[in-house]
Amino acid sequence: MPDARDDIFFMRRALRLAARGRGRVEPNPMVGCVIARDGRILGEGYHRKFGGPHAEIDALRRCELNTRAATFYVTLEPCCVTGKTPPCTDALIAAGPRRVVAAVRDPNPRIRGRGLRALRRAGIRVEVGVLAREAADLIAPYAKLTRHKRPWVILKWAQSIDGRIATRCGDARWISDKDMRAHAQRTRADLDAIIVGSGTVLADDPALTCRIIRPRRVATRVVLDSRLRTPARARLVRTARKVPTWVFCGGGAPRVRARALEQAGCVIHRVPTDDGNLSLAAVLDVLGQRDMTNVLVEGGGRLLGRFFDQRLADELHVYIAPLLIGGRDAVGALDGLGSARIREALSLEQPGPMRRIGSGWLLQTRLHSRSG
Ligand code: AOF
Ligand code: ZN
Repeated sequence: MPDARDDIFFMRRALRLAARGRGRVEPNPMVGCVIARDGRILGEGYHRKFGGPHAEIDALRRCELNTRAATFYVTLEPCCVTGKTPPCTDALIAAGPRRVVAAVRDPNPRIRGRGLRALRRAGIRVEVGVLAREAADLIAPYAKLTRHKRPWVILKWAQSIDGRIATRCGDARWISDKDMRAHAQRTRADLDAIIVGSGTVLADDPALTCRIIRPRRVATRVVLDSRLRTPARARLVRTARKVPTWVFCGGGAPRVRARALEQAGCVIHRVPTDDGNLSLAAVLDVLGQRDMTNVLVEGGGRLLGRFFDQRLADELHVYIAPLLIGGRDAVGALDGLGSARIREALSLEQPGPMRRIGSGWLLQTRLHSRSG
């Protein structure tokens, strides 16, 4: 008789393996697999890189013993289609397991339950739903891209305890300390795009790259610049041939400016504007069409505020420094229209934990519950 505690134990192990694919497999899902029999692990694996063998195949290859009558724990329903690799369901059926336990169904419309049905038709016992919440959390960006063709949007900023991201004079160097800034730079290594407003380019001239570790993926730098104010001498533009740099502008932005940026190696995207502001939905649609799965909005406050006001964000990374800046005119983190009433404020059902980093704290949290 399978023990429910064993199921949870092995699935938890499979989830931990799956997470090792972060930054390496997107736009595919991170997936892990554990093969067990009589309470013992026979083999384990995960989806290691985009286009490479899926988790089940990786686990089977690392399995020295025969897998007959074993149980396969997979964090995602096995695929039943030929993509870059043959269907995992065929390999599973050939391995002759007694049971396959999946955490969640694959939201990919080509699969969505068909993989599980194929296994059942072959006489294998199939169960779904073990640690489903954890697995859904892990693949939430993949699921969003698959369902809505838009990337998972993370808002990031560094603030004082009183919620300011710059002083009344616009000074922000540095609110967060070296450790917090290093942590923020490392997160860039797993992302597909880093988005900033043109005001931030003009004020800070940022590089937006990850210089601490070799990034697993090189994030495209995205500037939202409706009128193309970004100067050719900006660091982003000068390095555009080395690191992909996209500038989004409105239909009416000057063509000479667009040409100058293109000549420097930037890619220009024209999107609709609303009251002079770029349509953020249109920007996300373009990024989603390019299969970008995780994007980070780094500021400034105006841009963060627009993402917040339009409820287009999925997650927050807030670095909180032990500082009090004060001042009515100091810039707030979400410098848009904001909520008129407290009951209209965005209230987090399950806020994530606060962690100590350097001299301050990091709050990483999702903004909505898992249903989406
Ligand atoms: C699995 N196990 O480890 C993963 C699955 O051919 P690909 O690699 O592009 O993948 C095709 C689809 O397989 C992908 O869109 C997703 O639905 C599923 N991913 N399936 O059985 C895995 N990564
Ligand atoms: Zn597969």
